[in-house]
Amino acid sequence: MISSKNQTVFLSGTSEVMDITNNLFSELQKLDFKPTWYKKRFETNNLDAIEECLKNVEKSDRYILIIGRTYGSIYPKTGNSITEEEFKTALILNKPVLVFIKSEVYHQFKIFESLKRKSERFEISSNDLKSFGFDADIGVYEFILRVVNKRYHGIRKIPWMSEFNDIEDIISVVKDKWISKEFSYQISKISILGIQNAGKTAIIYSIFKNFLNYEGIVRNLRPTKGVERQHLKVLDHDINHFDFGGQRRYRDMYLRKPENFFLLTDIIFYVIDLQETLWYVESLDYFKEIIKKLKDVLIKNLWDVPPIIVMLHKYDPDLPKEKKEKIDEQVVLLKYSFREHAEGFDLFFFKTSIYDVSTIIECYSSALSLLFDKTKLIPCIFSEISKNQDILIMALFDSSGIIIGEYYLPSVHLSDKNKIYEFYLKVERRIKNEDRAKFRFSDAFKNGTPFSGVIEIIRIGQLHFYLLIITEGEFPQVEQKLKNKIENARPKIEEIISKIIPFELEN
Ligand SMILES: Nc1nc2c(ncn2[C@@H]2O[C@H](COP(=O)(O)OP(=O)(O)OP(=O)(O)O)[C@@H](O)[C@H]2O)c(=O)[nH]1
Ligand SMILES: [Mg+2]
Repeated sequence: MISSKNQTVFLSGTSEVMDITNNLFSELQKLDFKPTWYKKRFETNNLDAIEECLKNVEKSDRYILIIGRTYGSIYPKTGNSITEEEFKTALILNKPVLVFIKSEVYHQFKIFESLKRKSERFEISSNDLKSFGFDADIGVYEFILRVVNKRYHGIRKIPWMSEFNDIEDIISVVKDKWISKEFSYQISKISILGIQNAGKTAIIYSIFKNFLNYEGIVRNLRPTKGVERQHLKVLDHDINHFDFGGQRRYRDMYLRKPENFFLLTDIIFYVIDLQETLWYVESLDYFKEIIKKLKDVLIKNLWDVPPIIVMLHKYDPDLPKEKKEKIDEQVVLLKYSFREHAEGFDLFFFKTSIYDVSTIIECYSSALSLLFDKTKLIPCIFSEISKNQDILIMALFDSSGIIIGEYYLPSVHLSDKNKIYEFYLKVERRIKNEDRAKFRFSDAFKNGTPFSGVIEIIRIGQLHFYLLIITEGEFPQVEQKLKNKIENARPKIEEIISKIIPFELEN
């Protein structure tokens, strides 16, 4: 079972907020965290103490920053405050970070920010601020502005921020963000956006491909009216998919009330139809509007910035060569425009088509790996297991057919990889229907090389996973080899999955 037990939390703040920090220290201990903080670093001329302090940020599992009225002592090497250096270190090392800002300072910052936005070149002096009744160091507002417009070392994630009045405010956020959200039951929200006819609903159907007559349904889809919700359980996490109908009247409705629609989204899929070149501009405009509204909503509510997956869709496998080349050229420009509009967001691009389901699964699986960070471990282990051996492919699927981790020998051709995906989807259905624990098969790649593989069910608690291993050769020669591989992989996979799933499997 994963728990907050023994997770070290680095507390950072100037001496002004020492009371709060001390209080927080004992409150965190009550929650089984191991807080640390370094008073020695306030002696600015003691460079060793500061270096040591930064090392301790590195060693900590998590990081909390408390911002009050003072910017704090300066770290001579960079000219930034020591607290800002600590914050930077935590962010660069991708530690879970929470930032708390004293309420009054936060409200003053909002005014500071809007002044700055109105006149970027206009210098605001400390005296100006004092005359407005601002009572924190100007360095504090500037620091918060840097936090919000995060650009340190190319890291664009805005950390989770919250204003606070007292210690209770801080503790309730810590519980919400670090205890209830990460360590227990969690429902994720995926929003699927794009203009009319882009293929959003069809994509959802192909993710939920367990429908009978899937192809027939997808060809005869009607425009989605408003927002429709679809639920899917992956790796025992609940994921709600919000399919935002893309007709203009609905789009206007979402943009008018962005708070009602866009908040609390963990991932955004933005779908654009590559074949309808005439609608590119309309689609980009909609994207631009969404980003604008989203930014306002996020900043106002101090919410996390969700990653955006752009699905360059209807990139069908059987597109005529000429059309495909034209689209490929356009894609370069499209990507550029998307990036330009979505500064500050993490953008990922995938070319997809419902006529090559593997493209959608791959895109969706990558998106999920953003939700469940630890799934990245599986490909590493697979590559380890496959090393120096002639394993061509190793993949682990969840019972809904989503890839949790995969390893491909680099020489495996893309079209062969796709062939195997398609094949896998068919076999998976058979395994389920016939309630089998194992499935063996042999076939040949495009170039004639024979391959053989096994799909085996791994049961962990209530959950089922499918492990696929493919090697060159034919049965029965490869029988023993595959068996060894699976025996080798199984305990490691079980170990990782039990780390990913946030509750005790015995229950
Ligand atoms: N060629 C091709 N057609 C697709 C693809 N995906 C979806 N379509 C078709 O595009 C049409 C529109 O698909 P929908 O999924 O209804 O589009 P939507 O984005 O949900 O549209 P709204 O609900 O109006 O916003 C349907 O006829 C689909 O069959 C694809 O990958 N390739
Ligand atoms: Mg639709």
